[in-house]
Amino acid sequence: MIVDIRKWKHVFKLDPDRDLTDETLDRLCQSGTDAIMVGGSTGVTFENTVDLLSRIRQYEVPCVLEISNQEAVVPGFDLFLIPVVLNADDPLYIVGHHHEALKEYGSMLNWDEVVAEGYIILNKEATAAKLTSARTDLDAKDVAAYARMADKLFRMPIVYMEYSGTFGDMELVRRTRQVVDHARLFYGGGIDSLDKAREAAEVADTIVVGNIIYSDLEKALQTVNLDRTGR
Ligand code: 1GP
Repeated sequence: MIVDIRKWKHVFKLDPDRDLTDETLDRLCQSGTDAIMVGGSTGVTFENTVDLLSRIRQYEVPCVLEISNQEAVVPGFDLFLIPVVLNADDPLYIVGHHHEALKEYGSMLNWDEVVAEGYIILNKEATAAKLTSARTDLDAKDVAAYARMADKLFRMPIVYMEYSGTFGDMELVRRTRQVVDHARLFYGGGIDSLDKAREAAEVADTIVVGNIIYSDLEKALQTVNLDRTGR
């Protein structure tokens, strides 16, 4: 399947380490979302990733893997998204794990299926922020510099503003979007209603909805109802 991330407005992110009933998965996959992203910060294994992929594969929705650790790389996804945490203080999350993985698998990869994501983690309480020792105390100029770094210097296809667990600063997202020319600006964090989904979709290219799936499925499903005109 050829998947074009530039067409995505809405994505559900599912965590292989968390339980979902078949009925819930059915509703998510048939919701009209543009893609299902599989990924999580902790507890992601080969087994739970294979299991979730095989269940999602019963549907037509594109399904992509956001790789969080080398052991959980499962073939068969439409795309493989590789997070590069630009504001990590721990270099393992900028190039370290990537280097290890490429030593092992570099010659076998189909590079057409690999997409780099320039992450900017902005919620200091998020698990991913702690894991990567992210420097989250950033002003608009700092964030713009990271966004340009991803978009222009490294030519990454995705700039990902990650507020996982909390709804972020939409004005900052809007300003950051203005300095991104080629990449798709992904926004994720705290989208738990249609109103917030619309607000985020106004300023970002693609919105990612995660946690609310597990606490209020009906609200999560409503976030798909975005205005689809524009970017
Ligand atoms: C997490 O960006 C996603 O990686 C979505 O965030 O879980 O807060 O919706 P939430």
